[in-house]
Amino acid sequence: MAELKEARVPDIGDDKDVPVIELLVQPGDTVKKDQGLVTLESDKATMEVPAPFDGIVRELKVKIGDELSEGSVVALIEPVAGAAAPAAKAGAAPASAAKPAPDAAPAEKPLPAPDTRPAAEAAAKTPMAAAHSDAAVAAVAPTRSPPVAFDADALMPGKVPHASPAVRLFARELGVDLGQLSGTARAGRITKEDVQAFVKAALAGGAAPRASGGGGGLDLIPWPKVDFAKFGPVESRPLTRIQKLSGANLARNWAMIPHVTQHDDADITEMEAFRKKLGEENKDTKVTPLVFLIKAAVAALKKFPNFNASLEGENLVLKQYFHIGIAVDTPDGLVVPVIRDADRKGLLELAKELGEISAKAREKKLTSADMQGGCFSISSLGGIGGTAFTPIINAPEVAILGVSRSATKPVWNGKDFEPRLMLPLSLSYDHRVIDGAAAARFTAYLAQVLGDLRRLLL
Ligand code: CAO
Repeated sequence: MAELKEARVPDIGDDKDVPVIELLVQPGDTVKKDQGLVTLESDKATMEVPAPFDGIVRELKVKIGDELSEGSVVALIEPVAGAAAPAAKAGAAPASAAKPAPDAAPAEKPLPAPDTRPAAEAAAKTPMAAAHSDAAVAAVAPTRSPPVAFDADALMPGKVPHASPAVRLFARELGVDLGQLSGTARAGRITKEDVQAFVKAALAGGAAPRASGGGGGLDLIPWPKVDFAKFGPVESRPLTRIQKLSGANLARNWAMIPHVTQHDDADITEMEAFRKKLGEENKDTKVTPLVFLIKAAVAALKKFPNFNASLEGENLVLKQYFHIGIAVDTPDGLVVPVIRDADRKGLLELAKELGEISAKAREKKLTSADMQGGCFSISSLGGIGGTAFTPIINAPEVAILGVSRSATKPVWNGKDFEPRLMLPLSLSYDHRVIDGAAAARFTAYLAQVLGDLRRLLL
């Protein structure tokens, strides 16, 4: 085995004791010069410690959470034959050397002039993987080579976008090439909002994601391939047909629709009293809060027609009918049968139909016609629990209402706290069609109607 060389943290400005937040390689991995070995994240910037030359990682000297400073040893790497020569030799000039040794490889550059930029700015300009100074290397033998200047801009001009690992992950999930974005945060750092704005712009007008190459878009990287059995016993079960179909729809809708979810609470104390009364009077029909939500949703769709619409290219198709999709949980997966003309049906009729379609769904008897033509969907997890969630819009609809479990809460009435039964509502909407203010008005109106059912008569 060739002599192992150390990869060290290069000059990282004024930062000290910077935690390791990500291990990018494992022992045995072959790395290329400048490939990131670990990611460090200070409160000002993130940076990768790069491999100083081509080689095989033989040992990682750090773990997540370790705090590193300039010169800390990150890994031992065996240079591959014929690869770029590692910089330093055993016995190379000490860190304080001002001049390179005559036979020094590029690593032994003179020490940098001190960075006179303010610390925050200097550190914030430290893009990930940019620190490819050969000074990160030293022979395992006693001394290490002197550090050289870390000038991100000079070393990696335009190569490495400046963004935190979380933003990188977010961009990766959406298939966004960060190299195509300009960051709006300090020192050009790319934020999550920048990525969202980029995706939104790419999708504006229903533009299809490009297949590959050039321009912005959704070029997704391949799905990670992991041999799970390597880590413990596993069992592989095929997805059901419904899971495959709904999974494909959910993935497309999540990727293509810029979702925002608006949360609100409705005071359903009076509604609940009325519901119980109805239930006692109609023992053969199960009247759950969901039927009231269907009626309230229809009222809100009438008041806010943009929610009862679909985006078709550059047009919004406004519907004058009110067919409400209901997400039904079945042992084989999620299905969304549609209750037609919900505006023309009373609470009891809706309750009966809801019972019928849920039974049909669970008995696998729904036809594709039963699931077509929906205008707006409701996904109720109220029978199960939870306080809020983010439902995924059922395209080509533009909004979906999620409902969680009601709970009695103390509500201030101006003089006292009163126990009131509060129902959590979570409205996800397509931000290309609906603005946040409209969504807030929609949920506020829903809450008003559920709080005082007489409003359904208006
Ligand atoms: N708060 C408190 N209690 C609630 C409630 C709420 N928001 N919603 C329903 N309940 C109660 C009901 O009143 C009923 O109580 P009783 O048994 O005492 O009468 C109980 O919870 C069970 O209700 P239910 O779930 O059977 O009936 P439903 O009309 O509320 O819902 C259906 C019907 C088909 C929508 C539901 O069974 C279902 O499948 N929900 C899951 C939908 C889903 O998976 N959504 C996720 C999609 S995103 O992955």
